[in-house]
Amino acid sequence: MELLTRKFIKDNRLNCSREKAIDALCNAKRVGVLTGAGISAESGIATFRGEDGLWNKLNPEELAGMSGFLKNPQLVWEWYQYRRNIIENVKPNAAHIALAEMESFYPEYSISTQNIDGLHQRAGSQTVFELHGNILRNRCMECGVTLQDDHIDEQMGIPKCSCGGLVRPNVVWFGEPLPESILTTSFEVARHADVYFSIGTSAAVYPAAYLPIEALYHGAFVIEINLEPTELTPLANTSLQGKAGEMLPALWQDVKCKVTA
Ligand code: BJW
Ligand code: ZN
Repeated sequence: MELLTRKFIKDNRLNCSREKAIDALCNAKRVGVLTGAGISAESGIATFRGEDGLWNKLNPEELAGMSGFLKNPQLVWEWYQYRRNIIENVKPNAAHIALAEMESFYPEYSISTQNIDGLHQRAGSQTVFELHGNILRNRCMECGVTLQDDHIDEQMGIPKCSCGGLVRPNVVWFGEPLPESILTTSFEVARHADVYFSIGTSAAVYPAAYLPIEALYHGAFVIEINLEPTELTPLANTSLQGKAGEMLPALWQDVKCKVTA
């Protein structure tokens, strides 16, 4: 991986211009997208890392890992319930909406998201691969049954399945495998993409962070949109620094203008 990384840094030392990204999008047939917490920040959902990131104040081992859940399931349930309430009361933003609009333009198009908030679907996106699960679903740790939107009832304590098993949020915690078919399909999309986006992700959590690298390695034009530089920035073909809700709709508008000109 190191040799490969050096090759790309050499080839892409200076990111291509925004114009090149527009050309690539005008000529693309297959477009893949990876999104992270940053795309939902403008909807009012906190990110994990960065200046106001959740992990600056909270411990991921306590809240996003099986050992933390088994130690204090009540605390973890309260944390997820708190986030559910936020998610249920926010709306998709201009970046989610631009991505949903792009779907009808490209013959092959999908979003692989690390987000568990369902905002891509609420914006109208049809093909969304949820790499880290969805906060509105739960599953029984004993029998594996999926339970929709099963909120914690403080009177009842920790929700239990009819089989007696402990119920947990259906999300992927550290040290847990990602859903196999979703991960396999996401890598296939990355390998076949003409253009691949990485939007609002610190590109620090694996295996999701490998997706844009896989796309680059297979010849895709990679466009990153982020408030700040990430490990992907020196490798990407174009890296646009700014808010996804501003950069993406503006880029998409310019692509549409160029195609119809
Ligand atoms: C904006 C913006 C705006 C802000 N506009 N931009 C080395 C190699 C491979 C793996 C590992 C490794 N070392 C350790 C691992 C394992 C680990 C890992 O990657 N750890 C890293 C920390 C190093 N990975 C795992 O454990 C994964 N599983 C795994 O590897 O399984 C192996 C296995 C196989 C077989 C059997 C058993 C095991 C699982 C990872 C699960 C991650 N889970 C979480 C919680 C989900 C549930 C929940 O939400 O509660 O997922 S952690 C958290 O991080 C969440 C996110 O999806 C994920 C990624 O974060 P994301 O989306 O990138 O957000 P941020 O906050 O990091 O970044 C936001 C960005 O947006 C910033 O850059 C801002 O600048 C930007 N931004 N506003 C544009 N308006
Ligand atoms: Zn059960």
